[in-house]
Amino acid sequence: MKRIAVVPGSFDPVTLGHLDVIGRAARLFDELHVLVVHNPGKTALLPIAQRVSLIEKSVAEADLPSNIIVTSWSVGLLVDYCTDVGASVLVKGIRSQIDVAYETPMAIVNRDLAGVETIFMLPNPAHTHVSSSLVRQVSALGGDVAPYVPPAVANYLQQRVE
Ligand code: COD
Repeated sequence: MKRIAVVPGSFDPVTLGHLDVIGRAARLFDELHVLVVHNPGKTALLPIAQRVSLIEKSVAEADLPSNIIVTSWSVGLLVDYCTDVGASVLVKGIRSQIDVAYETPMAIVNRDLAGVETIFMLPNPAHTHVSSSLVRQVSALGGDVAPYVPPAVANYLQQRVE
């Protein structure tokens, strides 16, 4: 049986921290779905389709494993997507105790709802200060986001502000 996992996120936009977790997770499973989900608690910058496209470009640029599928989900629970594609694991990147506190209740509820387990993955410490919201802020104020995002994202944001 194929071991399928899902890395969900807003990815608005995808950062080097996200990409690090995606690459590590892809090596642990037969198939890894990177799932762009709208987070109603956040004000979005990029349309969902643009986020998907930037992740696809970034995965290709970084030469990550070919078992990565990038897609989006807008209907219902996250675990409904997992059930639909036969995924039994969610992978979440953990930067700090704040992420643990935010993710733990969701992990328990997702296990209760559908038996989907959550794996907390520690990223490369070089990226633990990076977040999409920081990138959005630096970009909006005209700063250089290249240290925090894959080249495809840096180029896209650069063109967007020009
Ligand atoms: N390094 C490592 N990991 C990182 C980094 C970094 N620099 N930055 C972010 N991450 C991790 C985050 O901790 C998170 O695990 C993931 O990457 C995605 O981060 P974001 O910011 O892109 O996405 P979020 O936090 O807005 O997540 C959106 C979700 C929709 C995935 C989330 O809200 C969720 O799981 N919702 C569940 C919806 C649902 O079904 N609810 C009912 C049952 S709980």
